[in-house]
Amino acid sequence: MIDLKGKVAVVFGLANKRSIAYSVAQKLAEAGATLVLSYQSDRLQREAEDLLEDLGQTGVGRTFRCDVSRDEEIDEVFAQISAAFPRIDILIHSVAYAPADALKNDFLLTSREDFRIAHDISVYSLIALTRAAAPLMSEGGSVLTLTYYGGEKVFPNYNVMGVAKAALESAVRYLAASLGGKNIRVNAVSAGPIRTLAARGIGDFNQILDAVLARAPLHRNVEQIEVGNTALFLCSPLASGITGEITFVDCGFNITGV
Ligand code: NAD
Ligand code: 0WE
Repeated sequence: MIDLKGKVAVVFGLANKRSIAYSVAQKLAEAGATLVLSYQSDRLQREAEDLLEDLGQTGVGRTFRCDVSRDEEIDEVFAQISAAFPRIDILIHSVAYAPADALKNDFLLTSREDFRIAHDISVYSLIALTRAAAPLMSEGGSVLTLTYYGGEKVFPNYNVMGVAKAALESAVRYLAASLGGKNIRVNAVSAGPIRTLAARGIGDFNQILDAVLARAPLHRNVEQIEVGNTALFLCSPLASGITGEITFVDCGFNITGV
């Protein structure tokens, strides 16, 4: 049994119950961790409070606002966290965004601004949040981000997000090297396709799910909770020797050739 009693986990990217971050938070809470949930904007505050309650954390955990594209909000949220908790142990980064047209148009037409936004929100935020979290990880810690196979192979329409995921996975390795001396581990889970808010409106999402059914060794799609279980493992002492690693939770899809 994984025991995270007394550990504090800070989670970015929990928008609703379908979010991958929800399952990660659920598993961390079940293992005894105290949760800090960060929401993107004031509009989402009420929802974040409700999610904290659903996770059984009312009166234990906290919620704070942070738009990860704003340095001052990152400074502010970690000041609030350090005032509320003596230490943190786990950072979950489950955030990605590219402007909708960049996921629709021909990749060749990717604009400078859409490239910048995708990399700012989906990659730089991991570096900025990890830098802000590290001083609070006084007993070592674990940082985990979420990536997708589209960072390695071409998927229709994933476009600039694929380029951003390649950069994110490289950032995981460079951050792991930077923070290893402080006993802070940095890893990623590469999840198979899952119907979340971030998958809504993506044209051929069904086709992508069907390709997994047909080709993946397990002949099914992955569930949020399976990502949560692997995230829990990677954030726990059971994974004390693992850092800089990308772990696939994709029913084996990535190993297949045809
Ligand atoms: P989601 O929409 O539930 O989560 C995305 C989160 O990013 C939301 O909570 C949103 O509020 C947050 N976000 C976006 N811009 C932000 C900003 N400026 N400041 C703060 N937060 C911001 O969708 P999800 O599928 O759970 O995505 C979470 C992560 O998982 C992403 O990194 C995504 O790339 C990755 N992922 C998703 C899938 C999938 O198929 N759903 C597969 C592999 C990896
Ligand atoms: O990382 C993602 C999606 C991230 C995402 C989603 C959106 C939709 C709404 C980033 N930015 C936006 N911007 C929006 O305006 N995934 C891994 C899910 C996903 O997205 C795809 C996929 C898969 C899988 C897009 C095309 C093909 C496959």
